[in-house]
Amino acid sequence: MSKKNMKRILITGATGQIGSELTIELRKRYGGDNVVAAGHKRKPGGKLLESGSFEFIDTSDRESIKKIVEKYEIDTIYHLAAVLSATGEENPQLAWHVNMDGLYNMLEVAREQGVTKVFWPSSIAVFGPEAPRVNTPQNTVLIPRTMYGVTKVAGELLCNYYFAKFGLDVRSVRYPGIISSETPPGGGTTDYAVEIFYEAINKKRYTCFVREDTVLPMMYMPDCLKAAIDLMEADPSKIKCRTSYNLGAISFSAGELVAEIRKYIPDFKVEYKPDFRQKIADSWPMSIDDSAARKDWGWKPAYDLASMTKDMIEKLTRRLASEF
Ligand code: AKB
Repeated sequence: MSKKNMKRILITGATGQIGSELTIELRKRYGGDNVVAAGHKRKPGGKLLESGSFEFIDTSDRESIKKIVEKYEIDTIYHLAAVLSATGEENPQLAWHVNMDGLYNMLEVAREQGVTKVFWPSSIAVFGPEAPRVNTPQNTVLIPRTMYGVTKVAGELLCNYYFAKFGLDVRSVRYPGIISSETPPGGGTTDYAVEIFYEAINKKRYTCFVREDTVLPMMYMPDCLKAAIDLMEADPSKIKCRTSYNLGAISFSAGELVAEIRKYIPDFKVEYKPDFRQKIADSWPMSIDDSAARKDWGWKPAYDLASMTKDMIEKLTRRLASEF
């Protein structure tokens, strides 16, 4: 590959749920030396540290981003560092600071340094109770009730602005809840759908913080990684939406997930004790119309509830057993 066509990738939030697996996947494709993982506080261990470079970046400090972009001649950024919905409701000021200042700084550095492409994840949290909750359309009213959602709507508009004004090739998807077996999520409303697997395997017992009939859109990690990579690899002429694409995969209630897990762990016991996160869940879509992503760049998820649950139970059982 000529140097001109070589990808030099920076991933912020690389120690988080999506970042930790996306880093490894991108290193497999583009080589460990070409994918720089960046985190804020926590130094990673294991594969993430061994397979390529790691740097600390404070996304609220533009100079610290610029230094790393210059040092590694970065041309592609996956900016994943963010505060999620539940933590954001506990500390809205922090959510605004990390999510908005971080994105603005990232876009500014990308513009100034001639970075060619930026990926930034938005979320189903952009929608509020005024939007249709079933098969939520790509273009509909966006009046979120959470600070996280507010930052995602504002972030989408900022990305769209940087594309229109400066020609920066920013691409984005509205992720649903992400389910994965490697790094647990932190501070989200959809986190119950990951915690439940850990507790089912470890304790056969779980207290769920949303009601049994709460339906939310979710996605298994392999599909989440595929979406980011497919979107970033798509020909620019195919990207018609520069705010953010709706992305659907699986929709199920907490009760339906429990029933699926019980196929593998029949004596799994669940209690439902909804807390403040119920209100957030009730303001979000139950399912998503992602026909624009399917049509424009060929999005198609591979996992349904049954295949995701089977794979999660197998992988997590193996991983948790190896930790003892
Ligand atoms: C959260 O629950 O806050 C996130 C999201 C849906 O964006 N997982």
